[in-house]
Amino acid sequence: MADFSLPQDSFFLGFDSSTQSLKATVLDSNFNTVAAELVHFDSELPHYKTKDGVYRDPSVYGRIVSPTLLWVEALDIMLDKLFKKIDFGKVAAVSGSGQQHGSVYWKNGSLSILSSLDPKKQLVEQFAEVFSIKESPIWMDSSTTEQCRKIEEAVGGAQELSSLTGSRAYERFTGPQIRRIYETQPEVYNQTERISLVSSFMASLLIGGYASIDETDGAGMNLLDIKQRTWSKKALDATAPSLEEKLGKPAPAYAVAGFIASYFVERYKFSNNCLVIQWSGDNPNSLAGLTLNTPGDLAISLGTSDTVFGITDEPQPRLEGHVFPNPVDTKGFMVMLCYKNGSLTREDIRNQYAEKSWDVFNRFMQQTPPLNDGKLGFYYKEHEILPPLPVGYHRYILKNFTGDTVDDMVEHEVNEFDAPSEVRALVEGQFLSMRAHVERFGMPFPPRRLIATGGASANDCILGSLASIFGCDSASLGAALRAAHGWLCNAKGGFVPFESMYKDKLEKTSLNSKLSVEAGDSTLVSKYAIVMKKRMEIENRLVEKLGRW
Ligand code: ADP
Ligand code: XUL
Repeated sequence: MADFSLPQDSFFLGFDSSTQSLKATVLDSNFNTVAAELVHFDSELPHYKTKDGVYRDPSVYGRIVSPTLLWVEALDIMLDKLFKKIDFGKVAAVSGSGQQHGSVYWKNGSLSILSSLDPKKQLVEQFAEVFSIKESPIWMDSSTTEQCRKIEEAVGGAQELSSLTGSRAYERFTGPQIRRIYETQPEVYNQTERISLVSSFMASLLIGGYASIDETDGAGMNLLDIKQRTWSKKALDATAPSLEEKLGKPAPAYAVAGFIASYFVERYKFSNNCLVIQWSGDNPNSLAGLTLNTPGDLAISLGTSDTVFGITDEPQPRLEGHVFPNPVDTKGFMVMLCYKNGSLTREDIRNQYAEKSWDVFNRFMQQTPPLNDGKLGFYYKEHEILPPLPVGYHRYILKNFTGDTVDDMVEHEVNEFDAPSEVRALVEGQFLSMRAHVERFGMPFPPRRLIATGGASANDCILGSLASIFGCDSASLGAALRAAHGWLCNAKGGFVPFESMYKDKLEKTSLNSKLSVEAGDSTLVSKYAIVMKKRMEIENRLVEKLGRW
């Protein structure tokens, strides 16, 4: 039998460079966690003056960016923290997750700085002048509607672009962001020698050279042919000139990006042989971390964004949702829906109605009945992706609610609910919307199993409202597992199945910390289905009236 064991007494390091923080998880070769650390951007790097890790530009509708240098300095702080806890010399491989879609623009000549770092200095001191754009557009941005429409038009329509790249054009996707930069600042575009995603950017820092964009995260750009797993000439041409040379070649997620740069060997005592495995997007790495390997499984990530994802062998790209290549399978695909109004909107309602406390928020959840006596809310603190609706809160009370049929129910718009009902309307609204769009997108429903991850999955009341849930691994754990997978593929000289690595370890280790929660009672589930239909009727009307598609 093939030996899929990992080297004893070695560590695998996974990072998660996300919107609000940089996290790290260190696993041993039995996949036990030996260290976990977090650098919170707003509080630990206050000189960047970010709120939730981002800048919201008041002068341009929907423009949301993050200072690129913040991510570099966060890596300095993280490595200093971990250096005190673990022997970096034992790390066999490193990988990471980046928030998807965010992009970094390297000025002409930057490669020479990147490849000759001085170990006596912090990274942040050496990268101050290398970016042609100092503020990276990120996934929360929605300023590129015009570019989206032009790109769709140029490739023959929204469905055509989706069939080719896995998604119609979305404002936060990197292709429309690049086109906007090319249109509004052509001189800056021309001074840019390389464009990285957050994931390939962080990998580039670690190898001291330009790391490839991985095929999965690359599918979040509206540029990659998802079936061929190569850049699509048609999509490149629809976006900006000379783009292919600025992107480099995409690489599979399990490939080696390179050896860790001598900077880290000298400054932090990493081994010369430490491999950097391609970084990927945070959602793809959550898929890996949750060991999602059956088409009937669904995972819900409740982080800054809320996402729902699963896997399939036969993707059907549509006008809603996304298809990406599966990061731990050479042929399969992952399917995903993404909501912008996740944790930050829950925090907003908590702050307005629940004394800024999750305890009060949870008490309100417990005080209010399921179905909320027919009170329905649509809460968009940020311009939403799904459905595409602008900032605004909309509340309705359903009269004649029996739970048996949609027909008798009549909704009345109101300005506000009592505080406990606001909290329940928000949580139920988010999950009802997810369920409706999961069904509409053709994802498995009901799922065989549902696994929750991300910051808010620590909240039992929120999980309770999901009715049937498993918890709770994270994207940085997924990255550490992918580091181990990449190490193994390298040792075996080619791709080996991801499962072969953890099969016999699952029973014994921290990977087995998933928690099963019983499904909700079936009468309630069908009553929710009725409310969901009504909710979708209202949502469709709101989109007709206020949407920009
Ligand atoms: P990301 O990786 O996208 O930065 P995380 O998965 O780390 O996000 O989640 C961060 C979010 O988790 C915070 O914005 C916070 O609102 C939410 N969160 C943390 N603890 C709780 C809790 N007990 N109840 C609800 N939400 C929580
Ligand atoms: C996915 C998306 C978000 C970010 C959050 O399409 O935009 O989930 O990846 O980090």
